[in-house]
Formats: sequence, structure tokens, C-alpha cells
Amino acid sequence: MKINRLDVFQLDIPLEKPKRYPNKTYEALDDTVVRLETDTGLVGWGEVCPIASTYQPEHALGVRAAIEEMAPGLIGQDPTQTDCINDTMNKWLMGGEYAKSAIDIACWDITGKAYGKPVYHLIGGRRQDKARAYPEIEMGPVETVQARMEQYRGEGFTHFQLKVGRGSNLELDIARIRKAGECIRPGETLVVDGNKAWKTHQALRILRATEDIDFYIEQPCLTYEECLAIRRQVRQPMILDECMTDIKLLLRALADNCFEGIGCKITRVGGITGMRLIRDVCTAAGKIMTVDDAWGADLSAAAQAHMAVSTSESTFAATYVSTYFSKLRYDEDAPMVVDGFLNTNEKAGLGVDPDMTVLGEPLHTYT
Ligand code: 0XW
Ligand code: MG
Repeated sequence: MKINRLDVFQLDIPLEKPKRYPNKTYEALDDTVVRLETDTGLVGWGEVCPIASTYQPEHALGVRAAIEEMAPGLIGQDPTQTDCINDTMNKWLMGGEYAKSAIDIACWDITGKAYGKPVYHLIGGRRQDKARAYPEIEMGPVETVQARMEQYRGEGFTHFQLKVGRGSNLELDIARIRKAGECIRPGETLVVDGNKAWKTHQALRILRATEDIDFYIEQPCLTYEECLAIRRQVRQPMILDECMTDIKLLLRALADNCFEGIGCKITRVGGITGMRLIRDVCTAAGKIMTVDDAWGADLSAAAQAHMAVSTSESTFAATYVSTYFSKLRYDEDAPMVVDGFLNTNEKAGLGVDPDMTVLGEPLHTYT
């Protein structure tokens, strides 16, 4: 089997709540969908949707430029030999894991279809009947924390991620954490996510002021080294997210005893191939992880669903499914959060059949 066509589609994913960054406010995010066609007629789909251009060192235009660089090397390759595909991509491009992820996901989709199995079957099998999802409690006044947690609890969620750190109002961060701590119930999980925002002096003051509350602290500071320094001075269990970019850093963080968990985004770590490696190391080491992505639509949700249900319950923390919080669907039968849980369908591959009237014509085609 050989790839004989690569189509690249561009979509805008409207957001329920705008995302505000220093350079601009985003009402929608720029999404890239990849379609691989083979000489057997089998087709595979992948997707990557970076958040803006300053959240991480990845951005939408970079996705499509990276794919253009790699396309000549991909035509003629066997998509079912996924490690070989990744070798090929690395021969044609250094870095650009987020763009490579979309191609990798599409190759797993084809492989599942070629063998008549859902992707989860190929990466370990069904280890969970369904996967617990979680919402973000976005930044805002203290009063909104309780209302949002009650709203999401009513929608079936039991794992909550509280956003903090937007600005230098430490008192507001402490008050929001305290309020969330008052609202959390037995059997529920509270994660406080700084999204890299705090300086170490701020993180120390806030985490020492709240060490009587039961929560995980996620990515308090920008760099791995700053998070490691904080880890060694506070009591809250640590989750590393944005700084955890690849398996080499994961092994270093294990050796440093720097974390209890990883906030893992599929398209940050190289797609299903990359996340499977990180998942298996976390499982072997007794660590936990989320199965997330930056943003995306139905294909991203499906890739997360297959990874999540094939992750052991002892390793799996939760999954953030952005289609639950945005307005773009191109396959109403694709995996979606229901009553706080995400599941796959039993179709071969990812089980997503995009509506071409939504995707429109490809932006680029490579043959
Ligand atoms: C909550 N998320 C998974 C969704 C957004 O991509 C941000 C991310 C996070 O945890 O930082
Ligand atoms: Mg995070």
C-alpha cells in the first residue's frame, strides 16, 4: 500500500469563549485537516489545531508549511508502517512535531481501516469502557468558580481544571484556589493549571498559602527547570504540561522525580505514535497522564478517544475534549463527551467520516 495523494484542508473553529493573548484575541482557531489517499483506495484523516501563535512554539501557518516540506517524502510510502513514516518525516523535516502529528494520526486511521480494527485495538486494546473528561474553569472573579463547578458537575464532570495566573494578582489566584477547594467533593479531582504563567517567587507564595487544600498543580512556571525548583519546595503533587515536549525530557523528569503526572497533548508529542511511547513509560513508572490536545474538532476528539480508552485506568487521569467547548463538527457520529465521559465508536480506524461540505476544497494537494 502506498500514499498517492495528500490533501490539506483549512478550517476555522469558532470558540464559545474567545482566547485572549497579548497580540490578539481569538474568536476562532485556525485548524488543519489532513487527508491521505492510498493506491488501494483507503483514505486516512488527521488533524492539528495549535492554540494561537504564542501559546506554544507552534502555529497554524507553520503546520501547512511543514507539511509542504514533508509531502514529497511521504508520497509513495506505506502508511501502515507508522514508525517508518515517522522516520521519513524526520528525514524531511527537523522539529515540527505538531505538523508530523497530523500525518501520524492519518496513518493510524488508514492502518485501522486496513486491518478492520478501531485504532485503540492496535495500540493496546480497550482498557477502559469510557474515559473521564474534564472542563476548564476559566479565569474570572472568585464568585464564578462555584457556579462553573456546579454547572459542570451537573453535566457529569468529576475532574475540574481551575485556570489561574493570568496577571500578577496573587490574592485573586489564592482566593480562586480556596473557593475551588471549598467546592470540590469526595471522589472528585481538582487540578490548578498555571499554564506557565507564574514566576517562581509567585508560585512559591501561592502554593505555600494553599498547601492545606487538596489539588494537583499543573505547569506553574514556564520552564522545566523552574517547575523542578518549585517541585522541590512545595507539597502539592506536580503535573507537567507545556514543558513536557518529548520522551527524552520525560526520562529526565523521571530521574529528577519532578512530577506525578503529565498533561499530554497528542499533537505536541508526535501524534498517536509519540503519545503511545509516553503513555507506556508513564504506565511503567506508575505516573498518571491526561490525554489532551491543544484544540481541534472531530478527528482530534477521535484520536484522543482511542488513546484514552486504550490507556490503563491507573495511568489515565482525564481528557480535555475541545469539541465539547467549540462549535465546529464535520461528523456528528464522531466521538463526543456524553455525561462527562468520552468514548470511541467501533468503526475501523478513527471512526470519523468528515462531511466534505464542511471541509470544502483542499487548500493544497500533493501527489
Ligand atoms: C485544558 N487544555 C488541555 C485545553 C487547552 O488546550 C489548554 C490545555 C491545558 O491544560 O493547558
Ligand atoms: Mg495544562
